[in-house]
Amino acid sequence: MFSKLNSIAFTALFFVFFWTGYGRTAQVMINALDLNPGGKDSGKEWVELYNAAEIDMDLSGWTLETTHGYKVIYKIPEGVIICAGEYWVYTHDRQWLDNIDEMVILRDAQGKEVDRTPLLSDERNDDGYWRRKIRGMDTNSESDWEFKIPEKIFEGGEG
Ligand SMILES: [Ca+2]
Ligand SMILES: [Ca+2]
Ligand SMILES: [Ca+2]
Repeated sequence: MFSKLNSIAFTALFFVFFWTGYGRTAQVMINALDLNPGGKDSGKEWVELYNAAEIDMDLSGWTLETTHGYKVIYKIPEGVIICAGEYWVYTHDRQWLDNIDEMVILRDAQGKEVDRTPLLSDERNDDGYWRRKIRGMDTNSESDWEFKIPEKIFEGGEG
């Protein structure tokens, strides 16, 4: 009887450690990105990260990796900290996000994958961009994402 209870306790402990460990790596995520900003894309395409953890996270040596066409791996410099509940936006100095079927992967300093976007396309040559529908909501599903159309389109009407 005692050993059975013991093994239940160990199983429970294992799950507590597993879930807190898992949660910790999953709590910085790609939150939004514009594959196709208005006009020429070079130097204007951006990716926004969000830290959903309750602790500040050190992003030194983490990477953002594009996967379509001309691929870029950007290494986040030493000393970049993303505070709990805060955002960090990176705009590359040249073209790096393709407008069609792009996917961006975020890895930690050990190269372990932390997050990836779905395959995304942005054929609107304007401020419209992809973002998570609910901040911090990451179910590893395409349904987490929506395309945000800029407000001015609604005001002025289409065309
Ligand atoms: Ca563009
Ligand atoms: Ca756009
Ligand atoms: Ca682009």
